[in-house]
Amino acid sequence: MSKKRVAYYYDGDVGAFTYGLGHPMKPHRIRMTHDLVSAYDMLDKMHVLRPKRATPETMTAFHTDEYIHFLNRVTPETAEELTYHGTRFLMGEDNPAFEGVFEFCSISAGGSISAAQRITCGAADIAINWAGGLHHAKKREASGFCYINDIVLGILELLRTYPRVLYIDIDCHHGDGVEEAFYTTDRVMTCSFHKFGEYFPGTGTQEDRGRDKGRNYAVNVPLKDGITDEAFKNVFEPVIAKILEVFRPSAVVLQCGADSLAGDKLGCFNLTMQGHAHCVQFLRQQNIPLILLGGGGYTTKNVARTWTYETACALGIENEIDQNLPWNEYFEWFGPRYRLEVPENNMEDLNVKDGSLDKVRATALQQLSQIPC
Ligand code: VJV
Ligand code: CA
Ligand code: ZN
Repeated sequence: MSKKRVAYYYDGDVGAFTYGLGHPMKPHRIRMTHDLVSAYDMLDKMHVLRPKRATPETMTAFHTDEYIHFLNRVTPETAEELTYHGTRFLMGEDNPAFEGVFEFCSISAGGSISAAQRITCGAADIAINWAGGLHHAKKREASGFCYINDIVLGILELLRTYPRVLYIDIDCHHGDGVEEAFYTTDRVMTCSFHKFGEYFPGTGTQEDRGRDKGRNYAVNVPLKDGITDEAFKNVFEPVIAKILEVFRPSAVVLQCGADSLAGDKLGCFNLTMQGHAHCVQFLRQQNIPLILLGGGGYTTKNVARTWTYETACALGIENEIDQNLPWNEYFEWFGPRYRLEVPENNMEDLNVKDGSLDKVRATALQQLSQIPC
């Protein structure tokens, strides 16, 4: 395992934003992650950078001027007026006009754009932005807790230098915003693993595989409740290995949404921290420039554990770190065991019961075999 140059983007202000009382999305988990990363003494093993905040102009590389203008001036007080007397840009309770929403978005997007630049200029092998990964945001609309699509902006930055970019999404939800943005191009392959069936956002069947030049360049892996580490690995590895073979990406962007972990408040999978992090380990060993982004994850202590462990994986020091958590500012949140672990639970894996996972994998591999060499 060779050493890699890791760039880690973090803005100390990000943890103070709040979507509002009772909202499941908690930016504070980014701060908890950072504190744990710091407590494990990982900060001096990588380049820790504060991202330049994304400007309205840079955001319009993907979003419309009207939408960015709206987001830049909306406040909790004016939200109703702006929402109902004009075009609908926000989506009800999922996407409230919280205090500082634009600043939060500029931190998240700024991190992913900076990460992409760090990779393209050759200064890093792996770049991390746990405040990114907000995959549902659309060109002219907020959706599913996401306002600005930092991922699309980051990939557009990579495309200025690289011919082909691979996007992989292991969040429990479908990566619809990123898929849609690159649906008709063969320069970006998108691959989302997600729960499908009576679940937000409702898209991501295997029939949806890209259009025109982009046909077969959108890969969807729809899953059922309760997938375990072993079953996930048995679909992730062959599908991603095949993509690497036929697509030969110049860079990989991995959305590490942590709502695919066992026990997540909104998720319905049964991955352990190790099973989730295996995706990071698998991609790191390919020796292709890699960007790691955050995303969903609603049981915050498990999000912090997993993204901390995945930061260690990026550094290649995961086998050296103590399973007992070091003292940190949020230590009491990690009781009663105070360990760096997310164990599986006893839910049934509906993917293996009826052989549906084998069919899904076979369909994805069949699709990929149609990509010209
Ligand atoms: O299922 C939905 C949409 C509704 C309408 C709005 N109500 C609140 C919920 C049902 C149909 N939205 C999902 C969005 C999930 C977004 C996931 C984002 C990511 O992880 O993929 C990437 C960051 C949803 N599921 C659960 C909730 N919304 C939810 C929203 C709340 C809430 C409780 C649950 C918003 C406010 C409050 N409670 C107070
Ligand atoms: Ca996904
Ligand atoms: Zn999600």
